[in-house]
Amino acid sequence: MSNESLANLLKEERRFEPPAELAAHANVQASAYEQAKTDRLGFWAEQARRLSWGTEPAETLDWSNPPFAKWFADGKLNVAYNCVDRHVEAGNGDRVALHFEGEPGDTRTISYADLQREVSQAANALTELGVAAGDRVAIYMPMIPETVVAMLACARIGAPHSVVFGGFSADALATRIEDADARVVITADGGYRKGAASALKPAVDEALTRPGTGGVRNVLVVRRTGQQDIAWTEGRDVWWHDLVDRQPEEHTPEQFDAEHPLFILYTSGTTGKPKGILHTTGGYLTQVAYTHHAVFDLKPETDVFWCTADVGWVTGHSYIVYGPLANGATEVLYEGTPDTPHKGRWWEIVEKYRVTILYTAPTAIRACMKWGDEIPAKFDLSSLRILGSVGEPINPEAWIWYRHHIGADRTPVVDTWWQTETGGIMISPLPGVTAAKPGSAQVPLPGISATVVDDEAQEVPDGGGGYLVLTEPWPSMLRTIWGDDQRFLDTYWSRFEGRYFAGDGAKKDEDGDVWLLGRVDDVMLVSGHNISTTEVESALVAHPRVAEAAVVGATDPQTTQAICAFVILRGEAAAAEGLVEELRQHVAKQLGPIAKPKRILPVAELPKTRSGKIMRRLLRDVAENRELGDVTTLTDSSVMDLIQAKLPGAA
Ligand code: 6R9
Repeated sequence: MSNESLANLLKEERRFEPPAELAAHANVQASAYEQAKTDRLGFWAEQARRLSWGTEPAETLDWSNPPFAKWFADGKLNVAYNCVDRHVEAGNGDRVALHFEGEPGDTRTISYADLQREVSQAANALTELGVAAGDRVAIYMPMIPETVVAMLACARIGAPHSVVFGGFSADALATRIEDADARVVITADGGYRKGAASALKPAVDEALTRPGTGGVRNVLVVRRTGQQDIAWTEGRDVWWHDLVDRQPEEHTPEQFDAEHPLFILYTSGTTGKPKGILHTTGGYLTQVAYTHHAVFDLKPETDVFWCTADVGWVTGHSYIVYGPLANGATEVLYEGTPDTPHKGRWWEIVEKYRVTILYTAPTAIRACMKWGDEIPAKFDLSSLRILGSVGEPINPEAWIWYRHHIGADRTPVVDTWWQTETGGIMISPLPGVTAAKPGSAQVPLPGISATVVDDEAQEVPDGGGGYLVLTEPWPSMLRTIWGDDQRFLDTYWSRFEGRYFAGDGAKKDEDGDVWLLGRVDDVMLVSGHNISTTEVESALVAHPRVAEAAVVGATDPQTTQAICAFVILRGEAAAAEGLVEELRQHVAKQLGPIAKPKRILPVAELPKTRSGKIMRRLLRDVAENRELGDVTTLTDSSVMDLIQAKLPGAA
């Protein structure tokens, strides 16, 4: 990144010290950084002891064949035992594991003892269907307790799961079933979203007509809505309540090697076919348990944790299922959307269950800002003590709003950077240690080594910018791309020798803190200057009339690329001509004239994936008047029609 553009970076001067009370009792103190620096592997070996091992590992890291890592390779353990049974054995069977809240308002309270029975029954059921250790199981479900049970049942019998978002199309599902060569699909008749029952089973039926999905022997179907007339293939389809409910409530967990595959999760990326990210057992569970303990300061006896992600996203895997349950947490599982049946639904849930730790995404925070401050103000949010953010860079404006309107200016906000590939949180403030800076993920966690390098792989000095790289292996790192070691090497390990290339732009500020600048594919080149989409978006959102912004670089004959911004306005939709000009000047003032968008288009919605990431490549297609690329991973593909309809004749 050029220095000119760095000089223009947002100057964020505000600092928020941890509350004294929280700092005094925080799970992890500043000394952890020092300890991990002195003996990184010793530090992780110690964290591995948070788990219950069938065979304790003597070896910590085998890095003899980089970048193919083996962590705790001579240890054996069972993930489901760690997430469920051991808490029951420790006398905590009555502790609530899941407060389930269905979108229509139905609820279930599931204790650790209940979870042990249900996971055991589901494990027995999968075994009856002939699923053996190593067989892959696809899970295509709404956000209901059976989804968590299904994942843990797979883990219990050593069958790697591949969870596919309930919102994905039959096509996307078929590709993933085929790539993983799944034996069984676990699904539901449907789920509730936006106030209505929406079907899931038909997409499975359709996916299974595709060539390549022939390895699927059974479809296990949960009855969630009971409202759909669903097609039934005798001999293949089985109702969950017919099969699972009659199983014995005991199941002896087998110990698996620490490097046994735990799950495959597909990331769509911007080009090419989806990558099946492979995670294994011991290192993954160690890091998600440790980071959940450290970053959220979880006190399992008193906290109520709520991660609003979908389980189909890595955030749901690591911070709804494996991390919190390994730590014996009590958590909320909510099926639906934040605005059903009203825009205060999330805050109602926080009040109802006295949620103490909330973990969500910037896109959701910006939606709440747009809906109005008065909505959360109607609810009692005083139970909250830590707020988390993940998924995108959080712009300082949203960070401050989150802390002020949700956290009553009391709660630390932890901005957590990580990826499907990293498995667990990598860069984040610690709530009891770090003086937080709005908009920055700040520091690698204890035991994690990250830095920022330039094009020549040289580490940049404080104040410099470039590419985020991870310089040492970490326990929950991806082990490969399923079935494609070469692509694993090419994608992550070939850009910078011996270092993991994350694909994100980043800068280090004068204190050495890390600021994420978005995917490097999204960095724009304007008249010889590198400008990050994140910076321009942050500048736009800092204007009172802008609720959300997405910025792309469109090919331009004069300037290589021209900055094109799509904005959602607050207040009356009518965009006065003057406002667009005002916004252009506003950006120029904040970042410098070079960052002034050439075009600003007010729109009603932005194209997003289910995890809330803006799909800039589709907006680039629009800005460059191209036919749209693959839209199968959009939450709502009609959004693109709306945006295109807004375009004035020719772009
Ligand atoms: C967990 C998750 C990974 C990409 C990552 C980066 C972006 C995630 C972020 C963040 C800035 C944060 N990202 N958290 N950028 N600040 N706190 O999101 O996984 O869906 O694989 O996405 O998301 O660009 O490279 P995944």
